[in-house]
Amino acid sequence: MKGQGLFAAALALVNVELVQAHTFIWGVFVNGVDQGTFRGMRVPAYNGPPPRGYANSPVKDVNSIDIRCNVLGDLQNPYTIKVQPGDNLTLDWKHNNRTNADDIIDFSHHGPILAYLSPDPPTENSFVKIFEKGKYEEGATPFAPGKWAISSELKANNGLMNVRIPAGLKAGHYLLRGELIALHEGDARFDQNPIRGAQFYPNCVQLEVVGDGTVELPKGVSFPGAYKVNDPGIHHDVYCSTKTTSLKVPCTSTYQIPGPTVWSGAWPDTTKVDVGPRSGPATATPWTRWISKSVVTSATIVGGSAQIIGSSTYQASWSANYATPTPVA
Ligand SMILES: [Cu+2]
Repeated sequence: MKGQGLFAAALALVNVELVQAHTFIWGVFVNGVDQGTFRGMRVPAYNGPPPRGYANSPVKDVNSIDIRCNVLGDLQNPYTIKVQPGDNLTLDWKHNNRTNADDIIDFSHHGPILAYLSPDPPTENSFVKIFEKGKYEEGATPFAPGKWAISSELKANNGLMNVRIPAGLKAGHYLLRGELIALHEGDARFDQNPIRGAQFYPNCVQLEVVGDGTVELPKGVSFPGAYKVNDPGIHHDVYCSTKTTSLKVPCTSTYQIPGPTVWSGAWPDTTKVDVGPRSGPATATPWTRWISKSVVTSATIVGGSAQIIGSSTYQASWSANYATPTPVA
């Protein structure tokens, strides 16, 4: 759903989204230098046979382990990105391919963008919010959604999201959890209407902070645990405005980003960084395994179509100890 105005609002009432590939982080630039496609990413599962694509999104159940780092978020990437306190990271959110022509995410996906940092592996209450941006302009016409970080900023900025490593952060292994929360169906609650509800796009990046910093992360929140289905920032009608009347409830135009407040040790502002060329593949090659609702389907790809050979169940299994990633041969 891409329009604006009354027509868009009417559609929003019945908009049931098909499960399609969605945006996720394809790569990270450190101080503008690309670290390579998929390097360091906990890449989400594919959500169907080719050409359905990456990003087994959206995650909609805030009580699911998938809310932590998306489906397959427990599986390590062979690479870890080395950073120093103060480094500027640019997360490269992409949809179908890692090029400037990519559409990033459908315009209908209004909502906030967020970033959390946790030691790797996460423990109880270890995710600390270091960045957030939500709604920054009220809708000017009836039922207009206003301006939001995802649809008016991240999308306009070609999917580039800047996050800065906190000053003096102690050396060690961390997970950076980038997240988009799309609220175009957020007027419904997932527990009451599971085909609608807010859509979460969490995605984690493996970092190793180096240097002689001494600052430790404070107590944070857990995923799952940090969000509740009825949080005002999750159960929220984006088509409701103080300048209009909405038939839908709850109707409030002020938007409160879910989760804890941003840690005082985080940088007060992110710095926009010019990024250099991307390195690594811009597209995904055909795949033979995908996961939908915890069912793993395996197939062979013959002449561009998938022939199913079996299925199993996926259950995330997060290790309590840091395991050094297995290098690729
Ligand atoms: Cu969506």
